[in-house]
Amino acid sequence: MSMTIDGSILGGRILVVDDMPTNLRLLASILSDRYQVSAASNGRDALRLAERVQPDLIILDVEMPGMNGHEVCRTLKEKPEFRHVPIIFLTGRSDEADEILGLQLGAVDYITKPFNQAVVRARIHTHLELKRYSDLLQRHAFIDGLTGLPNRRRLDQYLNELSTGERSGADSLSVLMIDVDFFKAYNDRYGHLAGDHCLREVAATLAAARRRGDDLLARYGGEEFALLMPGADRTVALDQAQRLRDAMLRAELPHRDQPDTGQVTISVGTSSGALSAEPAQALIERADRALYQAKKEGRNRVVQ
Ligand code: GH3
Ligand code: MG
Ligand code: MG
Ligand code: MG
Ligand code: MG
Repeated sequence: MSMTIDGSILGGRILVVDDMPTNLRLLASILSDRYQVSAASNGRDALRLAERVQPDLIILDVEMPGMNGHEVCRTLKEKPEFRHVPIIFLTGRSDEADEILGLQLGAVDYITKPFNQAVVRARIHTHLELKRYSDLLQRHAFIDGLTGLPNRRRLDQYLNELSTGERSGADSLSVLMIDVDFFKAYNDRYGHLAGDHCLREVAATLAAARRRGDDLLARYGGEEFALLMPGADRTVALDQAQRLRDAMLRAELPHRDQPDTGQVTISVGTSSGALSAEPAQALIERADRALYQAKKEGRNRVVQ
């Protein structure tokens, strides 16, 4: 077994799709020593199985009764979660026009039958390594290095997915903007390294205090965080904001220059609305204004 750049053993989940049972058996026999292989014998099953097993790579026949391989490919490429999963066409059609069409649909490779087993294995290996490498880069590009939370770039991408409808879900969205109080004074008193450590603690405390684990908590910048709550109304948003504030109080992180509590506190501004009625960015701005108000009213509080 070979090692990948991030040190893991190379393996992976492969979905093979072919209407001929003999082809499925052959592919399984040459791949299953190294990979977890799932098999589908038609397009519909392929789409269902893809949702379930979340493959790292898909090998796709073209000619199949019902939904053909091109349609399966097109459908998969329309879904954000499969857009970056490499698809290799493995087909009896050897026309150049077919190959071009397959590649235009977003396949990374095109192999014709009858195929050479070693060639198929080698190409799969290469595409899985490339996939792993681009996944790694992708993860680093969207994660804040200090706190490990999604970063501002990820937040913007997520907002974009919500407003283009690419991420399906409810029309409503609540936004919480969260800012650590008197943080400049924290750095001045305890030093910048302690400040960094404090931001990590704040991030972990906020993440653990989410009502719904898949709401997007991001580091918005500096000592500011944002929580995006798709489908949450004003009542839920207010309750969540109060929970965050309370969680910070319970964490009891000392801050001698926080004049009221002597510990680290946050201010939170919330906004709620419908994406069909206003752009997501407008909700961010409203939450920001509410945050400003919370600061003005004395900090360590929530303003809706
Ligand atoms: P307020 O209560 O009004 O929010 O006051 P504040 O002092 O928290 O706000 P201000 O915007 O004046 O200062 C924010 C500070 O956060 C200044 C900056 O040095 C610090 N900061 C931003 N990012 C980091 C970081 O990554 N690490 C550390 N240690 N400090 C940071
Ligand atoms: Mg076929
Ligand atoms: Mg700030
Ligand atoms: Mg400030
Ligand atoms: Mg602050």
